[in-house]
Amino acid sequence: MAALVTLHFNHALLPQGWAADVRLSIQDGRFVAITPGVARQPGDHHAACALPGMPNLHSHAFQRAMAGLAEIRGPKGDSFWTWRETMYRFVERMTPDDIAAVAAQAYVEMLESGFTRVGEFHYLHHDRNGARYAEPAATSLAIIEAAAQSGIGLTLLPVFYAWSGFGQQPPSTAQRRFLSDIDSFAGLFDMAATGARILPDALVGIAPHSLRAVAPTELSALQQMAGDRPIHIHIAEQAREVSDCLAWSGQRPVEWLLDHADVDRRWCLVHATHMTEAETSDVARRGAVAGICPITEANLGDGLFPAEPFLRAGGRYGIGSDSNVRIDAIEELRMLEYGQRLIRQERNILALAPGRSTGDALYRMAVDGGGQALGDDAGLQVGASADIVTLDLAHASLVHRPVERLLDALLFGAGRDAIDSVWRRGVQLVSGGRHQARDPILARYRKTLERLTA
Ligand code: NGQ
Ligand code: ZN
Repeated sequence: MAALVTLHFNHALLPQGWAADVRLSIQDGRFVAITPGVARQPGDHHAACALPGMPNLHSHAFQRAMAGLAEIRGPKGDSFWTWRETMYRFVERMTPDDIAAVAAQAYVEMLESGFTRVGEFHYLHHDRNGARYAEPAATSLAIIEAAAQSGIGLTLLPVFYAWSGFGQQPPSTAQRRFLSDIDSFAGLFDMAATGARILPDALVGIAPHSLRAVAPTELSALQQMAGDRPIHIHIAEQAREVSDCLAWSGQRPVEWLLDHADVDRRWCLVHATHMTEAETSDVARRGAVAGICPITEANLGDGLFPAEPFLRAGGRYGIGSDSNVRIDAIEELRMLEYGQRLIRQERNILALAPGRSTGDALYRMAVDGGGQALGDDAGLQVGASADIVTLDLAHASLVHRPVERLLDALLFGAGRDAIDSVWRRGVQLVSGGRHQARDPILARYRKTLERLTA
């Protein structure tokens, strides 16, 4: 059995709120004891203040490499769909080795920003001409390699993709690298799950890409295959997706999904942007997590998630960095609240209750929902992975802030620049804001980009 690691913090954000003089004991990567109100003991690592690591419930790591390359106005007016064409062109050239290099860079940035486990919604399965690789799960293994190098927790979500639009429209040439049938997908899933065993605490789930890309019978088969594992799906991200779904089925995407699948706590509905009031409260009631990706949703012009009605109905959400155009857990939360403020012309919306801190509410809800969606309950609690973020209290935005204002100061006044150290499974990976393998991973990423953008 591995040695006990002990840490002591003046303040730590526990599931029930801030506590003082907290001692955390860690064995085999998980918390075995958490005791508030005790003095520091010899041998304890010590820091001023600890937050739980943040789950990142939705990432397409490879898209990190195209950040900033889709921001020039095109001939017809740009949208999600024109961005997607740019993304498809970019992805044409990527090899498994490129994917590993780009994902490692993205995962280092995630850790430096406070994300400690990532849900990788991985669909780039095949070779450039659409052929299977000799090692059919080659690109999943590239993701696993990147997780191993960076030390981030991985919930690998192999994606099933078969069609280009509702009603089983044939896939386009640009989509040929993504495609499976149910049998070939089952093989791919097994190989990815086996490959992920090299990681200490990887989990696997299943991701039907969207109702556009998966037929109803396939969705049922995937749900069967998933058993108790996480199931993630893109849903109702774009207004056109809603109108296409209505034309196909007479129902809206969320409405259709709730009627035709056993949506429950295993499910993560990624984006869930365009929902009626009834859909919003129905998703909340089912216990599914809404996977909100505020930076990407703003970047792609998706629309705003109905956050307040969803939360008031008891809904759970987590955050994702999705396109990875910018990787910053704190900024995701700020953007979530600011979107609501701008549309509603009000303030402190997601705090929900009078007297509650908005930063505290945003952070804690995202830890809980993100942990649920990734299949491993997060937070500073016994049994959870020992994933910890500490803050630089000398940061100009954090100085002289009482502890109960710290998350507000962090979310609204700072960002990933205020993060000092990040621990994963009781091992410190980030200190002074820098990941221990930042330089070699960045050097490999630079070489990859040189080729990809040549
Ligand atoms: C994706 N991204 O799978 O990378 C998608 C674009 C699609 C977002 N939806 C492709 N943000 O949805 O068809
Ligand atoms: Zn996505």
